[in-house]
Amino acid sequence: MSEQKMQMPDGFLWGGAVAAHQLEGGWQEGGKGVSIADVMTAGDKDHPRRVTDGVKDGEVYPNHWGIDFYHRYPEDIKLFAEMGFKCFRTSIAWTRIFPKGDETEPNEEGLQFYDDLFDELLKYNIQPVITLSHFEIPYHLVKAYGGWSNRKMIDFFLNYAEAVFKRYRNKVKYWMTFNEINNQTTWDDPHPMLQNSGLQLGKDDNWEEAMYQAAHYEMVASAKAVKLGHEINPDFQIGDMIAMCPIYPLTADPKDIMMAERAMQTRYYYGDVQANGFYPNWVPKYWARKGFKIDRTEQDAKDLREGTADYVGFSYYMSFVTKYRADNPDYVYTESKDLVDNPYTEKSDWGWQIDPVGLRYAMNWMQDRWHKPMFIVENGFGAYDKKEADGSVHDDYRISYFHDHIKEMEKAVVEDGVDLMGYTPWGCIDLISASTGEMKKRYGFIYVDQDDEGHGSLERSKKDSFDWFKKVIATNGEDI
Ligand code: BGP
Repeated sequence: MSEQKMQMPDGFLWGGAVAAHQLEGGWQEGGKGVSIADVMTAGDKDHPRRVTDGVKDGEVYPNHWGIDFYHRYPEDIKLFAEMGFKCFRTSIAWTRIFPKGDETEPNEEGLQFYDDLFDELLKYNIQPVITLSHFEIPYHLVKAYGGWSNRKMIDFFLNYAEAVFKRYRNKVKYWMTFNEINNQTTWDDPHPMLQNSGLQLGKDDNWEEAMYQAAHYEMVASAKAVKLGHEINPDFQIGDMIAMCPIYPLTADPKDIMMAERAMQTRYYYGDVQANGFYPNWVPKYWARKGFKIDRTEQDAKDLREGTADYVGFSYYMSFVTKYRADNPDYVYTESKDLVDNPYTEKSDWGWQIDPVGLRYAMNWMQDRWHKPMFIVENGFGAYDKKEADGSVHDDYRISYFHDHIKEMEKAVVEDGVDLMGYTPWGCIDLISASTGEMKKRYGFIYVDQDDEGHGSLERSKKDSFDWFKKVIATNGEDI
């Protein structure tokens, strides 16, 4: 089938994305402290990960080893450069800079590590795109302060942001505050992803109220970081980061439509606050109806207004479908109860619904709602890969996923006029899965020889998708 050829605008940031705790390893090196990711056990798609109280004997903690990027990054960056990356998204591990989180002076060895890493990228003209908090707050802040249930976290976060903004003011232009801020806080029952806010709740605490409170503090911290970053370097581009899974109604029944609308509002009000600078009206109304007492001040409202994100960073893997339930007349959206299968889409081996058109739909929806440039900072296909005896990996399923998604992205930009800064596929090199802790859920263009228990040579090899993506970048998206 012939398809119309399209190109991205000049300067488009093609690249790849990872996060410190999922690939660095070296969890006790360079003066690094323990993060919440370091106490999270392994799991799989049927067994959720757990957050343990400190590091316990006999448990498996995959984030301790990652893929040893801490020592091997020059080799990996060389491969990224060979693919033609214009940018590389990673995060700074907060615990390398402030091992416990509440110190006043940063750890020089941690700062130096990222100086060296960024220099290595810049050597190849690869722009670092840096997330400040990617699911890995210092564990001490969880134990001593209750994580983001505590307003003090705002100051700890700003102290950390200030240290890295100042140190890297001439090396890093593109920043993001909180990775998938809405994924940390929209689950409705205890789930490992939630632990990223470091909440330690008792039986009598209202989970939902605690979530809204934590999200409020995080959004205020994010807004204040945007303001601070612009004071340190007015050229900084500081984005938010939203996990975007559009939610469709199962049928044209108006109740299903209303349910889908409320689900979208619930999942994406974070984006409203961070891009528009204020809460949509339904949120405080909902808090009042439920009797939630959320601590927020006039000064918070001012900070949110003044610290809106420069761009909307988002991840896109899949879409969801919802349906009205007769026992839920108020249309309250909870992720464990209100999602159903889409009869029109395929699923990955981990049950993620594959929907390329949903990417174009979501980009249009966000553009019309938030009016900001956008950046696709995650997209990709987690799959079982087989390495052949000669080292090759024939991942045509991954190429097909990327082909279909990039095509829809191009239509959104070229035909619909969406303002898009770049595209960084997730896990451009195989790494530890965030939701399951597995190694065998692979996303990379580069294969890493390691199993779920951390055994293997750690040797890197190119998959078929490596050369394919190299060609896409070389032709600025024309030849896919
Ligand atoms: C996002 C996270 C990433 C990443 C990705 C893939 O939610 O920002 O950290 O891991 O999803 O998810 P998983 O690793 O669970 O397959």
